[in-house]
Amino acid sequence: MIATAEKAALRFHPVSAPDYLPVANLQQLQLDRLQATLRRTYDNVELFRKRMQAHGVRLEDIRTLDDIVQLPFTVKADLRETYPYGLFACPLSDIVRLHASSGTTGKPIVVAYTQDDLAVWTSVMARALASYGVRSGDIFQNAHGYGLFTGGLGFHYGVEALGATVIPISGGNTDRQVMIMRDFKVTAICATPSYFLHVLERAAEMGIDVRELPLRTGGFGAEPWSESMRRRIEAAAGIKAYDCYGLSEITGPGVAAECWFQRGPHVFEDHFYPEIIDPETGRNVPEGTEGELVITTLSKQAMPMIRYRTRDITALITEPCPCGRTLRRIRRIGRRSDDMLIIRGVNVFPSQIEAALLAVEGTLPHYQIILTREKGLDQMEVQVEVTPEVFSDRIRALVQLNNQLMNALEQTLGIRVSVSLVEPRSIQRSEGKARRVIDRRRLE
Ligand code: DLL
Repeated sequence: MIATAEKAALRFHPVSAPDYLPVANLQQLQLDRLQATLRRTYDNVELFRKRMQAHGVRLEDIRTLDDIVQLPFTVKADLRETYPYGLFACPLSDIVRLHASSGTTGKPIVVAYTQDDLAVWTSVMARALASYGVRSGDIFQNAHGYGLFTGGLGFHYGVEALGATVIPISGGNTDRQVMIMRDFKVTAICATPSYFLHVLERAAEMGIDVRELPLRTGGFGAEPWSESMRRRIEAAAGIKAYDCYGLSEITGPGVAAECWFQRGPHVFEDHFYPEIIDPETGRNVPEGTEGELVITTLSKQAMPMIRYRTRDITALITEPCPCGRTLRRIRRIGRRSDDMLIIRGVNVFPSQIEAALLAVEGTLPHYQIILTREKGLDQMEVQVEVTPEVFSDRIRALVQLNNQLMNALEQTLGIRVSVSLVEPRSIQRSEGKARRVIDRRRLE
């Protein structure tokens, strides 16, 4: 399967032409589009105009791409405070689609698209799919939720634009996912990595070996997933599993996508201009340094975003990719600046826990982090499922694995946390983004 996957992924597809623009042309295009976006946003969005004025920056000051650092940031709270329509840069009559993201707290954020915005979104999704090796003739199972979430419709239109066949099954109904994957001879798929793992697990329970099906490629994202998670998915499904990055505020999926070489997603820079800043100081960091990803949309009409702080932590990779794309890459996103947990004074990210757990044999890629507070002290319990073989082992073997995991976590996190080995299938499966952290701490 991988040999066919390789051939498909490396064969040039015409939709990918903009991925290979000479850098000088790309930068000229970015500057032209940036200036047009700024003009449009300044003229139509009060919040942006006032903020520019307060910052003492004029549109004429932005003469080169590097001048972008003079512009003020946009943050998620701006979308909440102007809910629902306050950041639109065009009349409502030009808007043809709305999506919303619930977030974890407070009001949802609303995002809007004109006809042109949808065309751009579709084109970047087609480019993402082309780089995953999807082609006309592929049967594509779209297991992302359809609805206000951007995953379902984002992939849907990309697959159609590429001329492949989309099955709009959406998330959930896992037995049917497995049946359709087998009966419709599905060759390509998208889902959140955690949901796809669940599909694989159901397939095994139904006596179906996905490695023997025609499935050969998949685009996964909408939540962090580690390299070890990728390796487990690829081995269990016999496919290539590519990263797909995006966020509703910028467009949805299709902001960046990996190519055959899987060395971090290429940013579709002709539409989304990336920067990395130090989240504390707000200053741009030298290239290659880790920090918070900031994105400016270069062609959005309905709701342009100027220097939007994504909260996603990554680094920009400028080193050329063997695929020949001139688009810069980002390191795969393992964490957000706001998903940091502070346990007994130590900073902990769920992604570190995933990496430590999955490096140990006998664990399954299903885990959950439970936070409680006892006598004012934070406690963290990591529950992880273990394989049926391990689970039916003798107590001694279980104790040994438990200790091994506690030590692995202590080495990674720098604090000792408790580990519970739980039966396969005992942690709740999600149909979309996995909920890794259950916070039972009461505010004291
Ligand atoms: O999750 C868009 C999407 C759909 C991307 C399907 C990929 C596939 P939101 O619901 O607005 O949009 O959530 C965006 O999810 O800021 C990241 O924190 C996280 N995220 C998205 N893709 C990845 C990824 C969609 N590949 C937020 N790796 C983002 C890690 C990701 N985190």
